[in-house]
Amino acid sequence: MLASGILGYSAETLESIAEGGAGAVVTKSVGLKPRKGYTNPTVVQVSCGLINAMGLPNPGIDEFAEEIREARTSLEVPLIVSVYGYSEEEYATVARKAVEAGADAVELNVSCPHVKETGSEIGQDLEILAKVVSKVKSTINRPVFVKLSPNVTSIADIAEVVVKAGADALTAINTVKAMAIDTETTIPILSNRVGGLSGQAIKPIALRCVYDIYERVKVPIIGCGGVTDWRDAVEFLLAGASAVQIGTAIATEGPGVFKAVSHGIEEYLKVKGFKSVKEIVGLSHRS
Ligand code: RRO
Repeated sequence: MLASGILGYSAETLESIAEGGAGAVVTKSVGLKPRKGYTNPTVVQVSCGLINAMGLPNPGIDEFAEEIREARTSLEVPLIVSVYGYSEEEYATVARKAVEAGADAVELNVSCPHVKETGSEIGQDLEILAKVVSKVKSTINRPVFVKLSPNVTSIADIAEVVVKAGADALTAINTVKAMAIDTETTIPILSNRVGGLSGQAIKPIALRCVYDIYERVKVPIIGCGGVTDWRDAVEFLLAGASAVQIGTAIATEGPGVFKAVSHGIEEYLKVKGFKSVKEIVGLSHRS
């Protein structure tokens, strides 16, 4: 799947990613009202990854609904709309509007590491988090995925709360809180100072999170964080993910990364004598 946050702003880019071999696409997070996001610089490249603090730029669900409608008519793969809000009612309203426009599922962003009063501020308050998930669940009749933050003491504890509240699947993980400082100017590079690290640097963290969640809950897990080649994807499957999302690797490997990863998984299954991906989901947990 295409991970949220990269190339997920328009029907056109979502279609090109699907044509390039993604099995499903997730949009950039969208809220009730338009939001400008932070001023530049909003992305910085560091060794093994990117740090971003985009600040949730989005046109608001009413305008974005047009893109969802257009994408839904031409896409041949599931369209998942990433949703954020500042309250349970807002999450539910945005999710409802996304489904009315044609979303096949929603992914609740309760894990953005650097925007106040939403994202991980919601995801770390277990009471509010449970209310958000159950409100959205009772509002729409489509699967509800919840994207979790690694910036917590126990991601498995959070996963348990979210699943009890009705989540159909979990996406693990959002970016890892990080920063970079310019030694010439002596100040932080991102305008927001702090951002979220993605890419290869976070793969071992994401893998551990998926492994921990798989031990605790029974819903499908979507692995996300640093998947760059087929071997990364297979590691996530062995840790317990049923699917993976790819984001930053599109920037480093190009859009062909989706086909390359799926082809690599198929070859691995063949060489190892497995008949289906299902046979290796969580296989690393056997004692
Ligand atoms: O827009 C962002 O700055 C952003 C979001 Br919403 C998110 O969930 N994760 C991230 O790294 N950046």
